Amino acid sequence: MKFSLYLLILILSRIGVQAGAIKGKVNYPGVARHGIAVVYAERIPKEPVLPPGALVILDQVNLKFNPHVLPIVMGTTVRFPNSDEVRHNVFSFSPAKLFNLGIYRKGETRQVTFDQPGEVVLLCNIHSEMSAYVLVLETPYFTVTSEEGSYRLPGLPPGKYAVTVWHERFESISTQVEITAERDLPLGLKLMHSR
Ligand SMILES: [Cu+2]
Repeated sequence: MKFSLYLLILILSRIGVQAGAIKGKVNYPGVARHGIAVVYAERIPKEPVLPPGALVILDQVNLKFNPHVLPIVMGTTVRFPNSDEVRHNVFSFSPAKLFNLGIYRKGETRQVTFDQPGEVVLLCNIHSEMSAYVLVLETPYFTVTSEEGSYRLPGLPPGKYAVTVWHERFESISTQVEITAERDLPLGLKLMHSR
């Protein structure tokens, strides 16, 4: 009885926490349209990430990985179905996750659990033009931008955060913000250097 009361108070106090958001635009040097970026916020001090429940799908369709950029929480299992008539392969040489799923045909699915943080570049050894990025994050607070760079990252409990922008063609940049209220904090972010 005492325990369930404690649980109830805990749940109510969680509901009572107001969450804020950051919102704005990621800008690129010299170009208006540059494809999507990932914006993610890590709490300061850093908090341990909870094991994610959701299974995420990165499809192979029309000779492309879909989505091309996939941010996930560390520990997430990603399924790689093949939805094309042709055979595909998925492999990565990235230090955050080395793997090779071999060659497989339409209707087959293979999967990988990403257990280290970092950028994982995916390639197919049959189609050299195929590529994708899995960004393995130690935070549940992330979003992807529109093609023009607009973003809104909601659900941030009050506190300090390091906000980072990742893009496949630019060096990541970071800045600090403090969320104090249940509102949208405007935050423009500018990528500077190609990589
Ligand atoms: Cu392929």
